[in-house]
Amino acid sequence: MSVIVSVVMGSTSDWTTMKHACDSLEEFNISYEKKVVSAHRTPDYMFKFAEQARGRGIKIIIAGAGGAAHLPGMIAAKTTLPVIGVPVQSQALNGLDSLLSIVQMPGGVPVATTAIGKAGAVNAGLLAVQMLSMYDVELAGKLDAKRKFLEESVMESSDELE
Ligand code: RP5
Repeated sequence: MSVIVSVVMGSTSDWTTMKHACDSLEEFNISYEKKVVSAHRTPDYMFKFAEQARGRGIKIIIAGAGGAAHLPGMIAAKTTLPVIGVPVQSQALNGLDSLLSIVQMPGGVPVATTAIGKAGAVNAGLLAVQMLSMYDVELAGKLDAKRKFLEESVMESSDELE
């Protein structure tokens, strides 16, 4: 199966967060790759990665970074593929720095930004699956089943209160 989603992160230290995006993709059998691509430590590689992604068959890029988190925006500047940005929870400012760095893209170059940390990474993977489901009825059915499961879990947990 060819790789269609690329999950990139600024550092190996982002992996504990970004693995949750990969888990979401694996849940739906989406073929993905994962890489460390640093905007400030490997800028030339970052540009090459972004420029070549579409040609390699990638459909969606998920990019996670923390602190001065320019990776998602810089990748978005060099590709017209959809880029989903995940703000990694930083130690100094708890991820607010990451969030604002990623979410406040000037008009013209979008980055779809998720929540800070684990929930954001989970949702980045799910959002990628939902984008792919636009032209894939089978995948859409799997997403419906997942929502049904979530619904039933909540109903059951509510019953446990009584
Ligand atoms: C960013 O700096 C990375 O995305 C990471 O969240 C943060 C800290 O990186 P390390 O110092 O842990 O490599 O580039």
